Amino acid sequence: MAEVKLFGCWYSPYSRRVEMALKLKGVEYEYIEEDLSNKSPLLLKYNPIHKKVPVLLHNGKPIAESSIIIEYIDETWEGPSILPKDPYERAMARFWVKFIDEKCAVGMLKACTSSGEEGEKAKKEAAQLIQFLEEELKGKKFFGGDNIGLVDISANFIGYWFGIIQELKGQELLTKEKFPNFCEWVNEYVNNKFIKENLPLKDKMIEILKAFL
Ligand SMILES: N[C@@H](CCC(=O)N[C@@H](CS)C(=O)NCC(=O)O)C(=O)O
Repeated sequence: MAEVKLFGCWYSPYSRRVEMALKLKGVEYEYIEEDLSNKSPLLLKYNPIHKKVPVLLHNGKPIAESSIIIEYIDETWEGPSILPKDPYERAMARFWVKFIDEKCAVGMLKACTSSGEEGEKAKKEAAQLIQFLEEELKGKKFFGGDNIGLVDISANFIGYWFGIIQELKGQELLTKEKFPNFCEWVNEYVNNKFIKENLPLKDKMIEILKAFL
């Protein structure tokens, strides 16, 4: 039987993405929790370049970087497809993941952690980015259509972590009036049984985020 191990961290959205992908496919795996303030020699051995979680170990072979790991999982195991089959749809899914990671998550975090003039500018910029997601979600339940797909899994930070950060900061960047489709997606997302089971508990997240913020 294949040996699958995941080095992760419970509050990491990147780790949670990989856990969601493994569970969607029904892959059995051993989970190893990392203390990111005191990384294990194994994590440093398997991800010497980035020294980050998640790392997937499949029959002794390590793979790092959540997006790459998810594609590997999708290609290696049977079960529901995480990436679309159609090449154009696949390319688009990858495009949105890159946009969410490199632009949205960064911009949204900046909007709620900066203040004054810089904060106002960051909020405007973040709103422009979210507007693109708002358009993309028009007429759709999930980014993947009726079912959770690559983009939904990868958007866990903006779908869950970000809402808690906003609550803690007393901010309301995402309102139903401004972004009805996006807010409806967040609502479907956090209430989806599968997603819910794979998100960290809110109370625990609040504790750790308070320390970070
Ligand atoms: N691009 C990476 C990002 C992974 C990442 O940033 N992991 C964080 C936890 S959320 C980490 O391990 N941080 C430890 C560090 O930066 O030293 C991925 O997609 O897997």
